[in-house]
Amino acid sequence: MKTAVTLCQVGEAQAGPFVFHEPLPEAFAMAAALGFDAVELFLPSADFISTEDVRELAEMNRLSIAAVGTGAGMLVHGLSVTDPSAEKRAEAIDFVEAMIDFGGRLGAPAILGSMQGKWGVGLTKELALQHLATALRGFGKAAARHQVPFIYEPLNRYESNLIKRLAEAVGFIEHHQLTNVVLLADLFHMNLEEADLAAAIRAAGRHLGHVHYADSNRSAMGLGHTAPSPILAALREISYQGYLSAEIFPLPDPRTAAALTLQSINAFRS
Ligand code: LER
Ligand code: MN
Repeated sequence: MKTAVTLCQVGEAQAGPFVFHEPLPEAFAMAAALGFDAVELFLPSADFISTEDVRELAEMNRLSIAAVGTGAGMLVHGLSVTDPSAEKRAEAIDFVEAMIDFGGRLGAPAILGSMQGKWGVGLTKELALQHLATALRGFGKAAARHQVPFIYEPLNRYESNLIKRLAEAVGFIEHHQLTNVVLLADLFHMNLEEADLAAAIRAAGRHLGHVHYADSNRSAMGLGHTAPSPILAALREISYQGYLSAEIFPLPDPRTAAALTLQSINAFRS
């Protein structure tokens, strides 16, 4: 298991669950100084910075790129892959595919979280899930061209109404025979939706590709009421090789939040 911390460059997400909001050169240096293996990037769009510049920052700081988020597509541009409008769906797909290519050139997978949208006004659940399956099929194929997977993230009930639990997501992937699509276990969302986090992780098994490592209140692990040991034991049991990425509020301050994350993971390792 490898460690990552979120770096956010989206002004609209200042209050979001991201650790470092400094300009990327400073943010990369802070992540490296703390001892993370990688950073997870939350950018306004795929043309915010060149892949060459990111590669240079990564090499200089000996950091990998764990993943790239696409949430700005929803937050900044109002795009979702289940929009009732075919034109808007196509725009959303273009946005995510550009992010897949951006991340892919850096060896990093892209994530579909907020941009999955929700069913409701002007859209049945059945049709929304069909749009989601179509989008994920294409994203899996696009990511495969870069030899990386595509990551799908189930969200809690207050953020989406499509797929809330890991087991539902596994069923969806299998039913639609989606290839090269892995699942993100965001422990914050899971705390709201799963009966037993460790059991859900064990059952998801090989489908799991990424973890957002957050406590129950979306602060750093240790600041809420989640027990990390059974979760880390479950991840070890399924031979999880991916990242534990701190997608958390920068509380009480970014450095402490990041350090607490590492402390929690390293305590289990030793
Ligand atoms: C994105 O990873 C996520 O977890 C969503 O809740 C957006 O904040
Ligand atoms: Mn998340």
